[in-house]
Amino acid sequence: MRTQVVIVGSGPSGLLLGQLLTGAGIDNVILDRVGKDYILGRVRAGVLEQGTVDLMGKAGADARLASEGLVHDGFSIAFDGRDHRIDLAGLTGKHVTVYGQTEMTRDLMAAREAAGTSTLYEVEDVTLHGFDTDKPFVTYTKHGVTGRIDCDIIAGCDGFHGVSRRCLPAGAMRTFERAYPFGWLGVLAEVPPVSDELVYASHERGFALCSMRSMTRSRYYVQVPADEQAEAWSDNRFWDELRNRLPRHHAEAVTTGPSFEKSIAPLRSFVAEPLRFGRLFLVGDAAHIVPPTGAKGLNLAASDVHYLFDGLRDFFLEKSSAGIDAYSERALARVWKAVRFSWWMTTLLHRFPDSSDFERRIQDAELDYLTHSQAAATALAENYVGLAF
Ligand code: FAS
Ligand code: PHB
Repeated sequence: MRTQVVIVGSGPSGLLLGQLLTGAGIDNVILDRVGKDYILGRVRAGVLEQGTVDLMGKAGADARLASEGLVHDGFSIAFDGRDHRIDLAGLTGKHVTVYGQTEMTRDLMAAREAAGTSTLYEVEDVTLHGFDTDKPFVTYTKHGVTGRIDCDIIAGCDGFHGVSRRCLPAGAMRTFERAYPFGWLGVLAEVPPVSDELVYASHERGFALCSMRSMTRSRYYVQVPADEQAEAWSDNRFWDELRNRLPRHHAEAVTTGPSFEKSIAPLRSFVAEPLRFGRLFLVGDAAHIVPPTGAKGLNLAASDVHYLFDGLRDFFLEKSSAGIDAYSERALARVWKAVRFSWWMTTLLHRFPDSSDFERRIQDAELDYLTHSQAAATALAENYVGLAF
């Protein structure tokens, strides 16, 4: 088989890039090691920046997002028993849209199928070859039969645990990492959310987040130790702990119910540099990971796709390599600002088991400054709605 771009990974990065390439008449094939249902069974992000929403429109996959996405003009930070609203619209003139990554992925898969573009699911042993030449190719096995796809470009959209970074020669890449001593235990339940906007709670027992997927489906998180097991948490234990970390007026308003998804996500900050190796380009979680506190992970995948698609369109249609030559530097400039913001918001709102009294006072001072200074709130708001692409 031959195509112009092989995309490894059928998550948001790969699907969004595939749709944009198809729309520009650039042939592409997506490979994934798991099936559609497994991908759609993963519960992840919930907040989209406007740049991500705009790209879904450009990809021709935004009809449901436009009708079901919830526009949010602000969110609250709760501490010391009180709420402090961050007025995103008032401070930046922008908003975010609450729409689950699962639904975004579903929409992109449907758009890809409607376009009749090829996706090979449940393939094994994906291996990248010759990306340091102008004739790269990818091999894989399916049902014991080896396949080969010759191409011009390989996009590594295969997430943190993918194969793309592993195919690189030793010393080709630098990595920067911070692991946090806690994770997020998240649940999904068919219950109305506690508030019509998100509530980020900082409490001496730990961080909690009240989010949603719709006005009838809630997504809640509590900070747990890094080695915690989801099986150790009954629904009742989760609801009690969530309410213990919220101000009374929210705790009393929580509607409990049976969870239908319960999982723990580890928190880490990770960046690989550079993002380009000859004809191989790293995109999204294959290149970087952020703690979900700032709702940046999925949105960074979208901005990577924006930069790479611009470069590939010029490479194939204008015969110019300027865009792909600039991809790594352009993408990393935005990545690092989002990595900083996600680290800052995580450090601000979570309880670190080994934090000193001094560090706790700094957290208190930061929250006091944030909730009494328009300049401080504006800085948070402009990062949360998303910096310009
Ligand atoms: P993905 O990991 O989504 O997709 C990669 C794809 O590559 C997968 O389908 C995988 O099967 C495939 N793949 C991997 N190895 C392969 C191989 N060898 N061969 C073929 N295919 C291969 N972000 C937020 O903004 N907010 C959140 O609340 C949030 N919560 C998260 C919770 C968890 C548990 C995780 C892991 C991430 C979370 N994120 C969150 C970040 C998440 O949303 C990512 O940013 C987003 O999934 C990135 O999309 P992709 O880059 O497409 O990577
Ligand atoms: C979510 O709804 O899953 C969500 C929302 C905001 C975040 C992280 C996760 O910062």
